[in-house]
Amino acid sequence: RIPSFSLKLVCLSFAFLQTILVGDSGVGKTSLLVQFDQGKFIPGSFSATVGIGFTNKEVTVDNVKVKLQIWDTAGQERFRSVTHAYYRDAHALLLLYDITNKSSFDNIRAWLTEIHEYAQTDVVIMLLGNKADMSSERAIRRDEGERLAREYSVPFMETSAKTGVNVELAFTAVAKELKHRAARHPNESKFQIHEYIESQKEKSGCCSYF
Ligand SMILES: Nc1nc2c(ncn2[C@@H]2O[C@H](COP(=O)(O)OP(=O)(O)OP(=O)(O)O)[C@@H](O)[C@H]2O)c(=O)[nH]1
Ligand SMILES: [Mg+2]
Repeated sequence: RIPSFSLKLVCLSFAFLQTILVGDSGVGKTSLLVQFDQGKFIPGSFSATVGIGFTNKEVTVDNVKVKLQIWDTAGQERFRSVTHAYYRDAHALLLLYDITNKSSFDNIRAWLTEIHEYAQTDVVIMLLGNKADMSSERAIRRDEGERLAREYSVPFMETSAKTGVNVELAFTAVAKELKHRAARHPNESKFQIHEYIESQKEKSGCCSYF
């Protein structure tokens, strides 16, 4: 008899895990996805995403290939109803704010309320404070992000779509969490996403990004 957890693993290697990027317009969702997918940052004028689009990306976690289908949503209010329809199918949700933009941080609570309304209750949520490279224009301290994340019991890290800091980690941590959930044997200990992130996070020694 095939143990059910290995069946789930087989399914995992065929199915896409739906991950969705949300947050105010301009926080860097598209840039984060481009950095993760292509390893580059395209500076210049900001062009807001219209509607919604996706990128497929395969990541290897613990020797298992996990396919992520990453949905990049438009942060602008007028597209909100389009985005809501996609929450329901999401396995994971990356919620971004911009560390140089206070209102994008203040809106996180409203985003979380929406997420709890439209997404599945077991969706994996991660809070990301993006644009960590812009330390001279920082409006939100790192510990404010940490405190908010703790309040909602979600993992948190600061990222930079420009320098790439923690970008890969954000996606692989999510993939790892989803993979562990699917593959977990009843007696196996739970994967600790918080601990994993803490051990892997890049904390810059030189430039006090964090
Ligand atoms: N310095 C810096 N700039 C960034 C970073 N991420 C994004 N930007 C810039 O911020 C602006 C907005 O980035 P986008 O990725 O288009 O933002 P978005 O969240 O996709 O916005 P919407 O599509 O409207 O929801 C662009 O000019 C980017 O170049 C970052 O990590 N560092
Ligand atoms: Mg965008």
